[in-house]
Amino acid sequence: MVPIPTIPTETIALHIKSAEFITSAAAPGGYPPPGLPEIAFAGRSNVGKSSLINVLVERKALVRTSRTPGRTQLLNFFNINGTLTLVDLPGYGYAEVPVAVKKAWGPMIRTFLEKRSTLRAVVLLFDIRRVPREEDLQLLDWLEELGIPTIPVITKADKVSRNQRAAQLKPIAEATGLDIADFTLFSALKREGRDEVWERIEDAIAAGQPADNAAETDPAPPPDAA
Ligand SMILES: Nc1nc2c(ncn2[C@@H]2O[C@H](COP(=O)(O)OP(=O)(O)O)[C@@H](O)[C@H]2O)c(=O)[nH]1
Ligand SMILES: [Mg+2]
Repeated sequence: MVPIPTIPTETIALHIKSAEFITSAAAPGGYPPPGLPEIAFAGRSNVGKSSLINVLVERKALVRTSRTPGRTQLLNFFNINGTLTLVDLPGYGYAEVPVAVKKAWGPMIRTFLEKRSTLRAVVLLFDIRRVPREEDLQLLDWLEELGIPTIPVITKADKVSRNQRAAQLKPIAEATGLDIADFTLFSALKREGRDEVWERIEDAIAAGQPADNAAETDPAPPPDAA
């Protein structure tokens, strides 16, 4: 008998069978019940977040790309293959957003990062032509403080020539304190970097998974005799 071929675990996410919108929420009461491992996407308005997610899940418009940035002020949850949740976080930094909306952004994101137990990593996007600003650095600080694995991605790589790339990356690396090598270069237009982003997402999920036998081999220490 011919054996049924099996898909190696590490490439399952590359085979997108289904991608479905679950819900939008502003606060924990509206999040879907925790269950599946979750990866969130964050970045300045217009950085290319929706485009990145659409390329990852091979859908033209699962997530709406926008000509009026700054309007999405909710967290949007998507179920991928029934095995993974992607969360599109509200963008920031768009000048024409009302002050009240701007003020709500910080607590909304911070609360999600603090409370969401199933969150495995945040993909943080930077436009190759822009120097990171206050909100980008604030977000990086929170991720470090909370110990949330961060996957830095440079978007719109097609907007500069290959030999301009290093020069464009230098100020971004300097402002964030990250190494140039930490960034994955991505282009939604060319689909460049798609597989690398998926690999990093899968690594983060694998790293966050407790070992199957963790409870047996690593029992909780007895309480201190005090
Ligand atoms: N050339 C180029 N344009 C892009 C790329 N990614 C996004 N864009 C464009 O940038 C604009 C904002 O993209 P969108 O995904 O809506 O950004 P978001 O606000 O971060 O979700 C749109 O006009 C996109 O077509 C890319 O990789 N290359
Ligand atoms: Mg968007």
